[in-house]
Amino acid sequence: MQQLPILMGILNITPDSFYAGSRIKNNDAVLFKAQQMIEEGADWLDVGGESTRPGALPVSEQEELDRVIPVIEAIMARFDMSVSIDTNKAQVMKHALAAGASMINDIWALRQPDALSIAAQSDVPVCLMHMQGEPTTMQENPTYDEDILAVIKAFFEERIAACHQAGIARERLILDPGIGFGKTLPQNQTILKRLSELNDFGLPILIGVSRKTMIGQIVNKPADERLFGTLGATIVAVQNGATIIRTHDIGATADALKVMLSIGERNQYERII
Ligand code: PT1
Repeated sequence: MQQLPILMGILNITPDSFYAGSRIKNNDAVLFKAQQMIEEGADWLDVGGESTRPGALPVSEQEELDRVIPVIEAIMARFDMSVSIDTNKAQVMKHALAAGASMINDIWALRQPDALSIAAQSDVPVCLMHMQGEPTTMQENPTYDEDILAVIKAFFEERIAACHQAGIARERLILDPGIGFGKTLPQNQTILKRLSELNDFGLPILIGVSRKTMIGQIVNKPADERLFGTLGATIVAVQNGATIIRTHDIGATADALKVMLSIGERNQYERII
């Protein structure tokens, strides 16, 4: 039977996060949220200090360090927990790893200065995410000249090769098609529908769809009312091969996936008579 995917809990240290429920005011509140996600079954906590939702503005390196490093240190001191660092900045990766983070989650797929070499100097897993454009402008009428899955696959080929060149072993890589990063609703739907095509790489697939605009466009609800819709997309993603789920809601996601997995795969030869 299919295994429960790895559950990655979102820990945003950002005053401008798109989902108010994950906007955290101080370090005590961060640790409370971390503990809650751990108790609900999180395998990793994904710590981020720069919002990357559509239209979000970049944060300086120092500001990002000031936000995430104390939080990683505090989590390491209190919990026996794996932390991933959600950043595109090489210096933030470096200091986060020194503070105890054991994975790099980069929406820029190591395309920012020095990110490849800092990642190469470590031995942790790296998530390479596909993004068309950049967060400030990526949702201004995104279009693809070719089949979107073909574009994403070509991007992964290029980034896997760049990692290989830099000395990052293929076994360390995780792929993420980047739901909502330069994609319309139909494009996001196509990615989830055809997600199994990414299994050709033989690498783990991470999906982050939690409470995103694509869910809001379908159920017509604000971010704080998108959990049920998110679970629908999450189930499809896991049935189509996602092995790591990045979410604000660990407990709900774990329960939905446990039920899905207990029933097992759809058998296309099953007959009523
Ligand atoms: C993601 C992801 C991420 N998403 C990975 N890291 C965000 N690996 C941050 C919207 O459409 O999917 N994978 N780190 C959050 N970014 C967004 C993007 C938030 C789009 C909201 C939207 O609403």
